[in-house]
Amino acid sequence: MHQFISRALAPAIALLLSCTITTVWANHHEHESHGSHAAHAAQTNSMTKGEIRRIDSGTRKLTIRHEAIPDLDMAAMTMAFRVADTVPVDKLKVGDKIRFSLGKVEGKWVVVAMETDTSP
Ligand SMILES: [Cu+2]
Repeated sequence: MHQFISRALAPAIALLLSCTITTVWANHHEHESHGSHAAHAAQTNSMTKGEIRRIDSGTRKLTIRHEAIPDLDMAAMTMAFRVADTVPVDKLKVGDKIRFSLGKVEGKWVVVAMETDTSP
């Protein structure tokens, strides 16, 4: 009798197990794609056009009037950004037209790349 039950249950258990494995895999997969999505969100993909409105070289903060940033769901506005240590700010002047990209550093968006905008 015991034998019979286990034999009858075996396919059900096998199904249950494969089901669990599929679920674990699906969760893992979802988690992974979520992770890459978060990584994607940690850096803007395109350069944003902006104009320097204020330079605070002491705190390495720039106030930039920037165009909309679709990656960040951000409308065009004037706002202050911290600038990564790798980006030089000493040659900048108020009124300079720039293109920049942002990266998330310690939970805050900072300017991680910048170039002067030569397009008209
Ligand atoms: Cu903004």
